Parts: sequence; C-alpha cells; structure tokens
Amino acid sequence: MILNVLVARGNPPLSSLVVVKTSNEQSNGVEHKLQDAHAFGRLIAIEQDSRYFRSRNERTYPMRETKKENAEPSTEKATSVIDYIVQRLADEGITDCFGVPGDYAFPVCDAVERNPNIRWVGCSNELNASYAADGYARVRGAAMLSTTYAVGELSAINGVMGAKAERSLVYHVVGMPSYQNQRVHKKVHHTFGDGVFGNFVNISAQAACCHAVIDPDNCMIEMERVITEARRNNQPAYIVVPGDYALAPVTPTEVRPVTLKSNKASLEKAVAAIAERVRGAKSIVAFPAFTLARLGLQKEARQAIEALGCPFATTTMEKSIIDESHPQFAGLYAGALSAEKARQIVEDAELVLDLGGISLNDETTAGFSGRLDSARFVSVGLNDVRIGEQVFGNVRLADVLAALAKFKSPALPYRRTPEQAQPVNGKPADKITMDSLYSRYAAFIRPGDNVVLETGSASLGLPPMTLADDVRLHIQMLWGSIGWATGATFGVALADPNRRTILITGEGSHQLTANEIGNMGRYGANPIILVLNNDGYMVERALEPYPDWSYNDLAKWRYADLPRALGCADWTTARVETIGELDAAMKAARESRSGAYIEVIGGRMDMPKALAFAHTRIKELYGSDAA
Ligand SMILES: Cc1ncc(C[n+]2csc(CCOP(=O)(O)OP(=O)(O)O)c2C)c(N)n1
Ligand SMILES: [Mg+2]
Repeated sequence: MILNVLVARGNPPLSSLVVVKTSNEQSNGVEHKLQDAHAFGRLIAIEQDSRYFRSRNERTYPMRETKKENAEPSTEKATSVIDYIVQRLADEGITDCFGVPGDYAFPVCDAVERNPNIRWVGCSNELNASYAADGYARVRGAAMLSTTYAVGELSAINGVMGAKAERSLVYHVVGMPSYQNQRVHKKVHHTFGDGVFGNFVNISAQAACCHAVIDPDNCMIEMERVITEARRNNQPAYIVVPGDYALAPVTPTEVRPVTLKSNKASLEKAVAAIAERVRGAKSIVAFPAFTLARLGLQKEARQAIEALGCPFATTTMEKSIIDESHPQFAGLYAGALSAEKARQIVEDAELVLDLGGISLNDETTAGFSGRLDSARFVSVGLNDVRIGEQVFGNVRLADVLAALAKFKSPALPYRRTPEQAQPVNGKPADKITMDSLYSRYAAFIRPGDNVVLETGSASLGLPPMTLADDVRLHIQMLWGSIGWATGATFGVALADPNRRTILITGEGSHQLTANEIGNMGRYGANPIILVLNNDGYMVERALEPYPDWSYNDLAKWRYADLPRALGCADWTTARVETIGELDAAMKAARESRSGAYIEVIGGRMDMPKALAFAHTRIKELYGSDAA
C-alpha cells in the first residue's frame, strides 16, 4: 500500500502541520507529520505503506518531540520549498542532518532548525560530515547532509563519492546563490567570478545517482523522483536549491510516493530460473552481499540461505553480516588468503549464489588471487537477477530473498565443524604485537557492538578473527578513503545510540579527520576509539620495495591528549605500550559511560599476516612490478 497524499491548490501554513498516527500495525505506532488536510487544500487519501515511514532498516526510531528553544515557527506563511524538502526527508526516517552552514545554505539550516523531526548536527568540516552521513545511512538506511554552494559541497565530494561506490544513501542538500543573481550573472563569492552557476552542479551530480535543481514548481515532483531513484539504487541523491526559491512557497502538486515493487511476471521467471540452477547444481555456495546490510535485509538473506541449506562465505566487506557462529558459515573468502576449507567450498562450488551484488575487487580477493569463474554465478542485484547472459529486470532483492526462503532443499544442510576461538596470547609485560593485538580486539568486541574499521593495516588485521554474534562491522573497503572511519564513527554512534560503537584505526588515517572527536563529545556520543600508532603509514611501507621514504612518516601527535584538547574532558584516555596496559585500558573503556580513547603503540614494521602477503602481490595489485 502507498501513502497517498493528494494535495489541492492552496498555500498551507507550516504551523498547521498535524500529527497523524498511522493505524497500520506494522508502523509500530511511530507518529509522522503530514501536511494538514485543511490547510493544504484537501487530503484525498492516506494509505500506509509498511516500509515507507519506517527507517529503511526495518527499525523504528523515536521522533524527537521537543522543539529547539527560541526557534520561531515559519510564521503563518505558506510552506516553503525548503521546509517541504526537509520534512519530506524526515518522512524517510531521517532524524539528523550532518553539515556545515554557509550563507547560501542558511535557508536549509534554518529549515532544519525549525523542523521538529530533524536536528542539526554540526561537523568540523564537510568531508567529516559526508563520512558521518555515510556511517549514519549504513545504520538507518538513509542520511541527510547539508553543505553550502561550491566550497562546502566540493569539500564533501570525496565522502559522497564513497557513499556512491559503497551504496550508502545520502541525500546531499546544497543551497546555491539566488535565482535572481543567477539570472543576471552576478559576480558573487564562491564562484569563479564568471557569472556561471552550473559549474559545480555537474560535479556534485557525479557523486550521486540522481540529482535535482529545485524550483517551487518542480519541488514536490522532483523530490519523489530523486527519493525513488536513490532508494532504487541505494546511492546518494544531490538536491540543490537557489536561496530565493528555497524560501518561496512550494507549488502544491499531486504526488504519490513510489513503492518499489517487482514486476510479477519477471520475478516469477527469475525465481524459476534460479530454482532450475539450484536443482541442477551438485554444490552451491552463497555470498550474502554488503548491500543487504544497507537495506536491512540480513534476516531475509539468512532465511534464504537456511532454506537452501548451502554453505555461505563472506568477503571482508560483508564480515559478520550473518553471525559467524552460524552452522552454515564456511568462513571468510579472500582469494588465496582464505582458510583452505573456505577456499575449496567457494572455488569448487558449481553454483555461486550472489545475494545482493558482491564486489570482487582487488581488496576483497587479496589482489585477484582467487579462482572464481563468473559462468558459475547467479547474481541477484538490487533490481535484477543475472544468470549468464540472461537478465531478469525489475525484480527487487527483497522479493527474490522471500521466494528463496520458500525453497525446500532435498539435501541435508551444510554443517561446518566448529573451530576454536583464536587464542589470546602474550604476557602482561610484553610489548604489543599485531599477533597479540587483533586477537585481543576480537575478544574485546561484544555482541551488540558496532565496529568501524579503517583502511590500512587494521583492515587486514581484524577480518581473519572470528567475531561475536550480533556485531555490525562497517568498513569502506572499495572506496578506501582514509579518515573515513573516524568520521563514520560519529554518524554510526548517533544513528545507533543503543549499541556501543568501536573505532579501530591507524594513526595516519586518523590524522585526516580526528577533529571530529570534538563533535562526538558535543553530541553525547560515547565511542571507544582504538588508534594504532606505528610511527607512520605502515600499510604503504609494506606495499613498496623501499619502506623508509620520508613521505610515509607523520607528525608525531600526542594522540591520547586529543579528546581533552577537543573538548571531551570526561573521556577515558590511555596510551599503552604493553599488553597489560592494553588490557587494563580496554576494561576501563568498556566501563566508561562517556567516550574512551586508547593510543596503542605498535612496531614500525610489525604487520598482520595478510599485509605481508600483499607485499608479495604488488604486480597483481598495481599492474606493474613497482608500486
Ligand atoms: C584519502 C586517502 N589518502 C591516501 C590514501 C592512501 N593510503 C592508504 S592506507 C594509507 C596509510 C594508512 O596508515 P595508518 O592509518 O597509519 O595505518 P597503518 O597501516 O600504519 O596501520 C594511505 C596514506 C587513501 N587510501 N585515502
Ligand atoms: Mg600507522
């Protein structure tokens, strides 16, 4: 069913927004604001789409009821374009807007301040804000990012591009110079002084899967279009609005939010084709893809895999997407770096069932060191199913999973032999080594934790460890922009305050975005931050024939002093060199109600095994002998 708000002509006062409590049981009683029927003309029909009003990961989050003090309602005037945009994004379940203000973006910032359902979350810079929004979207299903024209949006672009690469749905809302100034080609700040205003729209649009330049007349229709397209692809949307248009009354238009459904006939054909391949295969392995976590479909994927009875493997991008204690879990697949048993199961399977579109890139396959024949793949994407040359379009992942969950496997389900947990080794007085560090991190991580893992030696050190059940691991493996994890930690922690968020990062990466710690404290987030200080960019030292180039050195920060300097005086902090100190600091971190920060001193060239392996595959990784 669809929420169907049909709006007739008339300028509605914002102050007459009313709370409508949905009667649909599946909405979990979450209250949502809809445009008041009388003020907006008439409300012709309301039907409740069970997914529509909830956050897209199938959870509900309380709407904040309090209004900011001193915030004026937007008078008795008509609903403005920007108020409409912000409320429409709030309807997607978004309750926080990450950003940095600027004069062209004031209308956006003001509308967020006015809106009772979304709070403004100020970040130290736009790149951090984009990473935070990405992290938030991974937990909640969608996020809002607000930046100012040119200087702000361009600073955010790396992070938004990363969200596009990794399929994280960020609505990037940008305020631009007024239509009036654009029309007369005024020379204004944040431009080349050439009177051209489209220079940056094209660039930001490249970071999104769709974009809209909003005016009062197209606003309501364009918002439905970009929201649908962004949800279809689970990638960013770029929404840019000139300042004067932002404040103008929105032109009431008949709109109808689109529910993404499968084409029935296409779905039936796709499922029949999968069934035929499943029946004919002597051995099957499933790969639940990272996109399942983005869409909140982990449970549905697990049910499908259980119905099929086949083993499943994950790459690092999907680590812990289904509990690693699951009896059908065959292990982590990373090409030649996989455990032998897992490698056999994956590479010898007659049928590889890709659930959601896995990314077999250089990072997930340890430099393309695996043997995976694409002819054996059945790939279920977000919106299609592909089997060899056959493509079944317009089918949704969720619907295919539901159909697979009804399969009856004739064979006995695969059952792995349970393995011993990795031993935690080392004596209290020992220096910290990578061998002792990652097994300790694994033992420290508890059910219910969110773990944000940075690119670098850490993204090779932690993944081989088995993690507790119900852990959510967040990693930016494909885009791999260092500094992401620190920014994303902020977003994840705000998105999911009921779980503890743990950041695992190298100090070189951390230097790019460490100033965001201040905002973590300011907004009451309480992450546990584990920073490995190994005197430089170790992963780079390892990927080059000569490790000692000066460009892999870093300014020697006093990392453990950062929280205090950045306004988090109540955080628990420590700088640890021995195993005993590390154990004590981790215990204190877990007990601390506020944030915690541990600087871990490691050896300059002490690398996890996988990194040592990567060092032997420089040619495959870079396409030549020299890096
Ligand atoms: C934005 C960005 N700049 C540069 C790089 C290249 N790069 C990848 S890993 C890395 C070093 C990471 O060092 P650190 O965080 O200290 O981790 P370590 O390997 O030392 O544990 C660099 C510079 C990148 N991936 N992203
Ligand atoms: Mg380092």
